[in-house]
Order: sequence, then C-alpha cells, then structure tokens
Amino acid sequence: MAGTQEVFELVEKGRSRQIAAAVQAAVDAGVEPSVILNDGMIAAMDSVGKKFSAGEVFVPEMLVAAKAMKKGVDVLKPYLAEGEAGANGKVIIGTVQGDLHDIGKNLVAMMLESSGFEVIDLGVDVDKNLFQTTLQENPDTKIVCCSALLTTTMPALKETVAMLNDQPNRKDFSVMIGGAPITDDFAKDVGADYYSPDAAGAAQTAKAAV
Ligand code: B12
Repeated sequence: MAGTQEVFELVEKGRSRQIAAAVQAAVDAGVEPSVILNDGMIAAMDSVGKKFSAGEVFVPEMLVAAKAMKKGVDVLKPYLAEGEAGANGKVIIGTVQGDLHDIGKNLVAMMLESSGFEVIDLGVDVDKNLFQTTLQENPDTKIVCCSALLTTTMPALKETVAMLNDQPNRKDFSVMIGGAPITDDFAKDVGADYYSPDAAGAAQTAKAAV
C-alpha cells in the first residue's frame, strides 16, 4: 500500500522528521498497524542491513534509520497495544553484553507489555550479572528474555542462559531468546525454553508459557 511504501522509504533514508506524520497518515488511511510495522519499518531495516553488508551504506546510515524507526514505532505503539497492564506477570528483558542493538528488543518489550506483562527492561549491553541480580530482586519473574543481534554476541547469550539455568529457582521462570542470528536449534543447544523469530510470536509464546 502507498502509505507503507512511504514509511519504508523514510525509514530506509533515516528521515526522522517526516516519519511520524507518514506513519500517522498510513494509520489514518486504514493500513493495518502490523503491516506498517512489518512491511514498512522492519523491511526497511532489512534493506539497510543488506546495503551495509554490500558496502553501500555504513554505520551512520544504520544509526539514522534506527532513529527514524524508533520515532515511527512511537506513533504506532498505541495502535498495537491491547490487554490489561501487568496482569500476566513480570518479564525481564535485555540485549546481551557487547550488543547495542535494541529495536527488536524494544518491539518484543512493547508487544509483551501490550499482552499484559509487566516488563523490566534492562536496556542494551547487559552483563549477565545484571540479569542475575534483577532476577534475585524480582523472584516473581515469569520469563527472562534475552536478545542478541550479532554472531559475535551469541557466546554472551549462551553464557547468560547458562547462568540463568544455574539459578536455584530455575523452575519458577522460563527463558526465551531471540534476535536475527538466533535459531530454534541454537535455543535448544544452549538450554533456553523458548525462541521466537519475531515480536508478535514472542508475545504469543509468552502468553502460552504462563
Ligand atoms: C540498526 C542497526 C544497527 C544500529 C543499532 C541501533 C539500535 N538502537 O538498535 C547500529 C548503528 C548501532 C549498529 C551497529 C552495529 N552493527 Co548493526 N545493524 C542494524 C540493522 C540495520 C537493523 C537491526 C534492526 O533494528 N532490525 C529491525 C528489528 C525489528 O529486527 P530485529 O532486531 O532482528 O528484531 C526482531 C527479531 O530478531 C526478534 N527479536 C529480537 N530480539 C528478540 C528477543 C527475544 C527474546 C525474542 C523472542 C525475539 C527477538 O523480534 C524482533 C521484532 O520482530 C541490522 C540489519 C538487520 N537486518 O538486522 C544490522 C546488523 C545486525 N548489524 C551488524 C553489524 C556488523 C554491526 C556492527 C558490528 C557494525 C560496525 N562495524 O560497527 C555494529 C555493532 C555494535 C554493537 N556492539 O552492537 C550486522 C551483524 C552481522 C552479524 N551476523 O553479526 C547486521 C546484520 C548488518 C549486516 N547485514 O551486516 N547496527
């Protein structure tokens, strides 16, 4: 749809000042929020990633695209939200140590929140000890979610899951992992309970897990 294409182009080009109005216009034109998110914004980030791999764009372009996407998601958030806040229990989420990518993690957090979870977001570059102390301070946590976007931070994800699996109260919470390089097989190998390839799936899996 035309509105979605415009959102795609504005995110791809990192046009932060125009993106909010374009997302709102697409919503007003009746485009499904999930279509604006997936076919507009996430597809644009994929395109930027491919161009980065091909050496056609560099880190600054990825950064401005990320900024534009964040502004777009802010507009979309109320339209994606549903459910009663906090009713399903507590979730801890963070991007693992050494990894600064947070757009996917933020989307997962947003979908979990809108599915009725109370989300404790530890941000990016999260040391496994911070996951541990947060879990100890919140023994009623239902799910710990870890994100990794780089092949080079998959070992940190593995170590974080190993630490979680060593916790004395391990049976009281589930571990869910995700991020572009993560697969179901990797999740099984490292001993995580759940994996989802996207934010909507993460929320569905989380609801089924509690
Ligand atoms: C934007 C971006 C950046 C931005 C991040 C800004 C930010 N605030 O997040 C900046 C510029 C900082 C950046 C830096 C780097 N980046 Co970068 N970046 C990207 C890019 C273009 C988009 C990522 C993104 O936001 N995607 C959109 C979101 C919505 O998708 P997502 O993150 O995959 O999340 C979805 C799923 O994975 C899942 N999910 C995510 N987390 C979780 C967690 C759970 C629990 C679950 C269930 C699901 C889940 O749900 C999400 C929503 O559906 C990707 C390319 C790509 N296609 O992914 C490269 C990419 C990830 N980056 C890459 C690289 C190489 C780097 C740098 C090393 C570059 C450099 N030389 O400095 C640095 C590393 C910095 C660091 N230490 O982290 C490579 C990684 C290659 C690899 N295999 O490891 C990619 C793939 C680009 C490429 N094609 O080469 N990057």
